[in-house]
Amino acid sequence: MSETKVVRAVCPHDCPDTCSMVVTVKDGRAIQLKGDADHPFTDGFLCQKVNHYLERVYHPDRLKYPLIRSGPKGSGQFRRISWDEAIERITSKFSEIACSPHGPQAILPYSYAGTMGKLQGSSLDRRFFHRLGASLLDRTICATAGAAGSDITLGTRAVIDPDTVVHSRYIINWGSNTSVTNMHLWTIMHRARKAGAKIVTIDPFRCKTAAKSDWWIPIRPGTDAALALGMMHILWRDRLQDDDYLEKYCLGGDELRERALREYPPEKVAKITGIPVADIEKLTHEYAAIRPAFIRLNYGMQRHGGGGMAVRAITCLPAIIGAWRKVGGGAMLSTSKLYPFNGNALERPDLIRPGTRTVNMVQLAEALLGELPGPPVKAMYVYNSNPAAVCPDQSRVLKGLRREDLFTVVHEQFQTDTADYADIVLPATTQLEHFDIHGSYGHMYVQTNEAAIAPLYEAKSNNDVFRRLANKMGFERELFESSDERLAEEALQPSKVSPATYPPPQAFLGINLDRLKREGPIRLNLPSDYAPFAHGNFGTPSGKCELYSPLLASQGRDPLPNYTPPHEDPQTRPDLAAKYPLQMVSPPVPSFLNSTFVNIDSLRKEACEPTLELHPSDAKSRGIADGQWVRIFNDRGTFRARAVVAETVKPGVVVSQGVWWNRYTSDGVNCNTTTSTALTDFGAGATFFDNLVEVERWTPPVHLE
Ligand SMILES: Nc1nc2c(c(=O)[nH]1)N[C@H]1C(S)=C(S)[C@@H](COP(=O)(O)OP(=O)(O)OC[C@H]3O[C@@H](n4cnc5c(=O)[nH]c(N)nc54)[C@H](O)[C@@H]3O)O[C@H]1N2
Ligand SMILES: Nc1nc2c(c(=O)[nH]1)N[C@H]1C(S)=C(S)[C@@H](COP(=O)(O)OP(=O)(O)OC[C@H]3O[C@@H](n4cnc5c(=O)[nH]c(N)nc54)[C@H](O)[C@@H]3O)O[C@H]1N2
Ligand SMILES: [Mo]
Repeated sequence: MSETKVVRAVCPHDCPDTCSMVVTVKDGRAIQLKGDADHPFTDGFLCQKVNHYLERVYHPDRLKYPLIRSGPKGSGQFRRISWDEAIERITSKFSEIACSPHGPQAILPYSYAGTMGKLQGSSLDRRFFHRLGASLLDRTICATAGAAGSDITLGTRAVIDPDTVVHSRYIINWGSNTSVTNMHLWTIMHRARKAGAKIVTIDPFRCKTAAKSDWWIPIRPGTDAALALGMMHILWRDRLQDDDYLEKYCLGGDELRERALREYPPEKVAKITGIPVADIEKLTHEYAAIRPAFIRLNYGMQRHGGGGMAVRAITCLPAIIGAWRKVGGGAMLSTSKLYPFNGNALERPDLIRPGTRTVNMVQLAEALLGELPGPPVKAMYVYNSNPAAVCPDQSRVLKGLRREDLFTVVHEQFQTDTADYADIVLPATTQLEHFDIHGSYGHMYVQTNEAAIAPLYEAKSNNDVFRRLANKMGFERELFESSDERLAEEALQPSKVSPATYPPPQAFLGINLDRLKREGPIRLNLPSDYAPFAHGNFGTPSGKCELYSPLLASQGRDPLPNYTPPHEDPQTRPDLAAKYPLQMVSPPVPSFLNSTFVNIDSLRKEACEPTLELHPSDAKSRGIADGQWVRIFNDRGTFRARAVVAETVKPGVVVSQGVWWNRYTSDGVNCNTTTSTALTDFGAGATFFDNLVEVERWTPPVHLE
């Protein structure tokens, strides 16, 4: 008798949309996967990548068994071993290092957001490494600058209910390629447009969203804080501010007004940002006049030296004009802080040994090459991440990964660029093969992901591997024996430590695992038409929108928003720009999700090959024609791409889309050979788009022409 069932799942990928999916399973095999029409926000449609998810699950290249290296590091030569042997080798190596003079901090866990699931993303892994005494990892590769900048001003991430964007009438995509990276919000923006909204996109690159907007405002990379301060100047100069909102709900309006009026006149801001004065004036007047006004900020714009300040400055704007008052007005960086998941129960930070050092994941090159304080990294355990492709300063990351004395474990679904450098490779389950619970950073629904099928081959989930490792290490059973469902229940229990305004503690009221399994996606227990800051209610120490931050003042830092130039800014680093005059931005390509999906043939074909978009004037002065191969380089490294000569960028800016797998490029490296490990001003985040390069023609070997 053949048996067919339908299972509810959740897209696990690092994307604000966190789509609800339904999977049809026949005789234990998933035969269909589609969007779940019952999800109010994700609305039954999936992106082109996740529409191909079954191709990923049943891909012939799935890692099937544990492997041990049988050739030189990086050669990709492995032989099969049993799980027992793999666990034995890993735990005996970890024990040996822990007992050596270096101690357990010489072991480095390395993970990011391969899955956003609370359980397979950040639960038993943290418990295991905390219990082991391993180095801590500061997970800064994506969002920490913006998070820190927003926290200073608002005491949480800028947020409104994204469903209410349908009411917005002035929409600014500020460094957000919304139609690609947050497509369900884009459909809502589109509905707002049909009802009369104007859509503006501020972006150095004429990305898909900019191309589809009513107005594209090209800005010089890394100068958004200056634009925001210039807008404040005009708002106060022309008396467009909301004095009542400033008075009741903000701290430091007078001080900020002073600074904006004195230090950021439009002429100066035009020089910094490359935006004509008339456009800055027009943007500001429209922003102040048309209500509700909404700013979608995303993480692309904070990958610069001044990324924290940029987000801090932009998140002041809605308060100055009182945009938060109206449903559909305000700004949104992320909804993640609306979910009161009990991270402490899952991760058990109480197990961390006092004084344990923290390694910033952006500085993996430095960590592996022994340039950070503390013990050398002798072992690294990689899961949910592909650092050989996604990390900055790739040549040095790869040099570190090639170290003969480094013991590297990679738990993966596929033989990625990172897995090539492993000593032990472990096969991981996909989202259809394990249980999880999800929040979202782009909507307000909690969801559970049921395992639709049994693990394929010998794949194991992250948590199952940590259970086995912990057992073999002899760690306390009660720390690791909880089932994933039990962990999900713990995640939904409010933290004992009294939570502040954000996350709102009542958001999980009435939501439990039984209901989630029965009913599917459940909206957070927050009012419909949620407008969190309509009456102040900020998460800052003062409870106000801190235009002036007493905390920063007490730390001896600038208490007001200011413009921090990029590290590699032609205006402030003419010395560097003399050699490397072009600012390179390397944002995602629609067909991939960071480096995930690059190995799916249909999606890779769609993305074609690495490209470099440059302005006709920059191409001409270098003798480069559209479609020719070019070499992009700076002191850190070189990669190759095909030139796209177009007015999608302004002179002085180049764009290379997509984090390719190194093995699928012409020269075995990607754009991250040129990016730097310098950190942002706040949040110690990555500065991928703060990157000066030079470009020249390259004559490729015959087979590439
Ligand atoms: N298809 C797809 N979707 C994704 C991803 C993916 O890889 N592929 N990645 C996911 C992840 S991990 C994240 S963090 C989000 C990111 O989501 P977004 O932030 O929307 O993504 P990006 O394309 O990195 O950046 C958005 C835009 O910022 C622009 N930008 C760069 N520098 C500046 C600047 O200085 N100022 C301004 N104003 N704009 C600037 C870029 O040109 C880009 O068009 O997307 C998620 N969604
Ligand atoms: N130049 C440049 N570099 C960038 C960016 C950029 O825009 N430009 N974007 C940056 C950003 S925003 C981010 S967030 C980072 C992303 O960096 P990563 O989080 O490393 O992202 P991915 O490249 O998607 O790699 C995730 C890996 O996890 C694996 N995986 C998925 N599910 C599981 C699981 O359940 N278990 C295990 N063990 N593995 C699993 C996938 O197969 C995949 O190889 O990259 C950053 N790097
Ligand atoms: Mo990200």
